[in-house]
Amino acid sequence: MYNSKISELLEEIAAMLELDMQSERRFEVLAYRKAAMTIGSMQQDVGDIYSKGGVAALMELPGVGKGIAGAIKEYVETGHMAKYDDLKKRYPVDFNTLTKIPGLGAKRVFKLYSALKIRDLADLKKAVESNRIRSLEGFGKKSELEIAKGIAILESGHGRMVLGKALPEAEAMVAKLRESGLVGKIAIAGSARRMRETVGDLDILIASKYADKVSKFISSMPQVDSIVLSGPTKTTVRLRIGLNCDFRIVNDESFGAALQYFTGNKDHNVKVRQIAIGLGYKLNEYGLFDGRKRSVGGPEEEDIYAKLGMQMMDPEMREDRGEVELSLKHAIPKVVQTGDIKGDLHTHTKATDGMNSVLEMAQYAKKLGRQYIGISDHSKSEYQAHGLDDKKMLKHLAEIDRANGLIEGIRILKSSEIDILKDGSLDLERKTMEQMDYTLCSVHTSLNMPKEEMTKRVITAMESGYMSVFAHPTDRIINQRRPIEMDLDRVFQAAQDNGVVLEIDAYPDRLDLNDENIIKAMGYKIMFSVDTDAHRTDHLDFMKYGVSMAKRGWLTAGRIVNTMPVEKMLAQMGR
Ligand code: DGT
Ligand code: CA
Ligand code: CA
Ligand code: ZN
Repeated sequence: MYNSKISELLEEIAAMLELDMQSERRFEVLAYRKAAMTIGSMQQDVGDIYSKGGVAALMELPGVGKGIAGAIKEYVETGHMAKYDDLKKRYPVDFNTLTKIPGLGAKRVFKLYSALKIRDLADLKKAVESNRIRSLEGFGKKSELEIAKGIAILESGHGRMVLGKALPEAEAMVAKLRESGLVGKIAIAGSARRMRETVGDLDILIASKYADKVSKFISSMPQVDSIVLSGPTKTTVRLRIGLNCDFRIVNDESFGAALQYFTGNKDHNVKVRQIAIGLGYKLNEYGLFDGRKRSVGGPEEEDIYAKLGMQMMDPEMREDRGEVELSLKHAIPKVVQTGDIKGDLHTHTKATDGMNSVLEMAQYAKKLGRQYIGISDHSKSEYQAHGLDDKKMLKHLAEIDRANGLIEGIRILKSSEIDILKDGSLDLERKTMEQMDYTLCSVHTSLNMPKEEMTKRVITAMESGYMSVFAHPTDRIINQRRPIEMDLDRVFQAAQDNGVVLEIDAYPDRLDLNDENIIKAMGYKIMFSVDTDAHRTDHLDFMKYGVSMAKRGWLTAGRIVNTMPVEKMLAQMGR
């Protein structure tokens, strides 16, 4: 899987080109950035695209012209990108990490390098600690404090990778191993199987009689950078994306027991093992054994739970949050499944910062079996995303109506992701919002407001009567941006009082609300929606991340509005 690495290189080239400040290069910068975005969030591997269709196939990707296609080819074939290496000699700075800090773009990062020789996060940290940034022109004390906060967030996520980046790598490796013909059963285990929002490492479980050959095959896969440890039943590798992966090779007869064991989490396992002991059994990664050491379960995970008198639950629920106790009573709630989802309420198009047309989005959604798709492009205050003012929004809504007339089998709904302004008012006129099927509202600016003010801002918006869905409620970005400060209990109460739906945004670095907040919100009479926030057709596939987050919060389909048919869903939202 080359996508993440190549996307990072292209992004960094864009940052370095931008510093050259030659106007004729603006387009090049934009092209590199667009290509980086395309490749970074693509499901298909760019290496496969190249090996199957050559440079011509690469050039069909949005933003990829001849030059970028050549650079990708070069990297896939040689592991180097000359353009990157050349620029890097002139700008020896870790742009990708440093620009993750809020308030630091490529130019400001370069300024820090020219003035203070800051090349990486460690240098930046030292400069902050010795208060050298505050005296720099264009920075000041406030921005030094902001940077300090940004560093702390980056470091708290240290070593854990966003699931949406790690899981496609694991899936690609599983597919390669399957093709190899060397393995029988194979499964992703660990936190990736439990669909935690971030993973510390990947775990892949393999049943095979050819452990030696499997180990060799693993070390030859293109995703693998180096071998950390290699033993007869376990191989640990470092992946190119900067994450470790544990491969465990077991016998067919132990596969189910091993899958149960290595899925975890640890606390869940400890309790399950206690139950086994209580019944006179012994449970480990090789199987479930009775008093005479005879195996009574091992090949299938289901059998392990069944023999222990437990109801099996989805891996997402195995976090020792009460599921073990409920499973003994066979009272595990029937949590939502991906197949329950009938529509998507949060998507963007070319009209603002998306990359596809309304019709293209709808066609793709239809292919996924969705019955409806809400188009929710940004309102005017989101000027970075080319947000629409009232006049343009009305034209866009008419455009959506037209597209709706051109497609059968899926309904396209009119909406907008409307900014909640500082004072809690909404960014569009009421008569514009009244033309929509429903509205989606979210906070995008002044994220650092004190808690009380932010709480009032959101509640004021909810009380306007014009908010159907509160989108990505806490506004956090995993490993990059902290949640906004607000009194969640008061906000959830206001959502209940005003019939506002809370979103679970499925975009992999948002996943907002997260499991803990879903559990908290479930205590109120609130409905939820699970939406992709797609900015491109294939982002509509992100739904599984949102559904898993809902499962982690134990949500049932009945509490999720977009499991309902369109008319019922709209009625539920008071439309
Ligand atoms: P991560 O990698 O930090 O995102 O989280 P996990 O859950 O994938 O943890 P990992 O990779 O250390 O181990 C995978 C699973 O193996 C874990 O969820 C449960 C099981 N496991 C690991 N160590 C132990 C242990 O000492 N006792 C028990 N009962 N299970 C363990
Ligand atoms: Ca793991
Ligand atoms: Ca592990
Ligand atoms: Zn959005």
